[in-house]
Amino acid sequence: MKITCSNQSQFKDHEITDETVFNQRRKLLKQMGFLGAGSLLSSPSQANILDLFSSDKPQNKPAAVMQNLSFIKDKAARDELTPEAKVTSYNNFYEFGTSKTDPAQNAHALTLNPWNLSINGLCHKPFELGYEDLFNKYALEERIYRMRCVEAWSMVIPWIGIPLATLLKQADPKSNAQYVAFETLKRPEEMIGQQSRLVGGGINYPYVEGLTIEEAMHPLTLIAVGLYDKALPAQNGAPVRLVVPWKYGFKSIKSIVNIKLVDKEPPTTWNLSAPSEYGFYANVNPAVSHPRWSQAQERRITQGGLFSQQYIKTLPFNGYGKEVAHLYKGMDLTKYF
Ligand SMILES: Nc1nc2c(c(=O)[nH]1)N[C@H]1C(S)=C(S)[C@@H](COP(=O)(O)O)O[C@H]1N2
Ligand SMILES: [Mo]
Repeated sequence: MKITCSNQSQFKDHEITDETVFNQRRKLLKQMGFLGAGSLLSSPSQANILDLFSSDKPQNKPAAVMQNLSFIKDKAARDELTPEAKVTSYNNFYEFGTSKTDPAQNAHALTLNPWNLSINGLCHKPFELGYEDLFNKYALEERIYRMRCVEAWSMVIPWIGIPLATLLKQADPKSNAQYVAFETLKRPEEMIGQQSRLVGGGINYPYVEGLTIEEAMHPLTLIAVGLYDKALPAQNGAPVRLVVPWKYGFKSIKSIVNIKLVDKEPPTTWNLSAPSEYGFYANVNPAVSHPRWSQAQERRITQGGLFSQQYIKTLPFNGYGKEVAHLYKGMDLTKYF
């Protein structure tokens, strides 16, 4: 079957939550344990998109938590969900090794609870979140996003999370906060890639990333705590990671412990490691080749057998240009790559 490209926008106000979706999502989130019940939803796969539009009986729900739950649906026909088994077994997370199967094998060593995420820097109200806070304190939203790795493979992943803007607004940024710096946990005793440069791919730890304040405040930018209706598996960056769908995957930093408002462009791991190959912006751009390969197309990991994949055209800003291109107006994107 041929998958065709689409330039349609996937982020439209009128697609955000109606009552039915709201109730259905609450049910899913309760089942996945985000609302306190223990049981996990069994393989939601493709069906869960359609389920969201079927009616749902009113249920006895624990109060408060899901009040402003919203749902943004990625509509394009090419954008079938990548099977959960592939999303959770084909990963980049160098703290646990450099081969795609290493993270799923090694990341279980990571202690997720207790966790401490600090939001600080140039703001009036710095604060900290513990493990439970990540799941209970904010309205959780589902976002189905394309994810495009700079290595030219891609997936479609149903995330659960909190808009980063929600956390930043709570911190109340000062007017000189121009950028946001992110930092992954450094805990070599649990992260084998941090024990040796060979295992860890020769990068320096902790892994760090950054966004401009405008990018960080953009409604598409998500702090994810789950995928496929479950808490994040460790290999996907548990318990809390960034998702910036119009940028190459390496911007979507995993297992975050610190989010800091700063006034200068912060250092970023892959830029530090190979500045001629990886820039600060890293917007998905089919017109700008990586020095060692073209970015014009990508290998979409699809439904089907273990090796199912489909070559498709890569879209500017990963197909989210309508929503984000204005952020880069007047910028030479071959220079700011
Ligand atoms: N801390 C940390 N975050 C990371 C990485 C990493 O090695 N360490 N790899 C990045 C890269 S290159 C990609 S493509 C995505 C992969 O996310 P996934 O495994 O959940 O698909 O995570 C990003 N976040
Ligand atoms: Mo990546």
